[in-house]
Amino acid sequence: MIRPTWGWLLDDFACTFSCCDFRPVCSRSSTRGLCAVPYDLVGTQCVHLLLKSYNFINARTACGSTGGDLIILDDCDQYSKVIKYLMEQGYSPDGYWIGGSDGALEGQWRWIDGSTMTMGLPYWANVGVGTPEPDNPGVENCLELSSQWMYRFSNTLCSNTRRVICEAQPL
Ligand SMILES: [Ca+2]
Ligand SMILES: [Ca+2]
Repeated sequence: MIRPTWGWLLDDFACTFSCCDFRPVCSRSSTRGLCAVPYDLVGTQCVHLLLKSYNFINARTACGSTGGDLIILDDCDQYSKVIKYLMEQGYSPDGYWIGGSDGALEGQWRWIDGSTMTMGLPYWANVGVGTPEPDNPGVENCLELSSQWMYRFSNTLCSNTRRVICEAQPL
């Protein structure tokens, strides 16, 4: 135990002793395998979901405050693993921001690390109902995984609010 009367020095004591206002000092591992708390390893990526909704810019800031940034999903196998992970969280009609935009140059979709983005299937929601994504050129410049379309890519107004998928580098 640590006692204030002795300048918070260590003191040995009977484990069964209980009389006073003792409080536990807890320690928690700061890692979960390869990922720093609060991130979970999903496939090869450290992933953390923010279930509060933010606009795109604030989503990046919120990820940053947990040690990451918006997730980059440029690998098909990883993409399917992250979708499975989202489905395990239960359904909500709102989508999730991920780290892509064509804000710098209209129609040129890039990840936040500057790499170019693969268009069309299997990523983008461009079969079935509605206009193929990305639609509304010049208006919708930020990238979400759309709950309505089985978490496929959809461009959206950056000022809209969505939940957030953050990614941090493995330790
Ligand atoms: Ca656009
Ligand atoms: Ca769209």
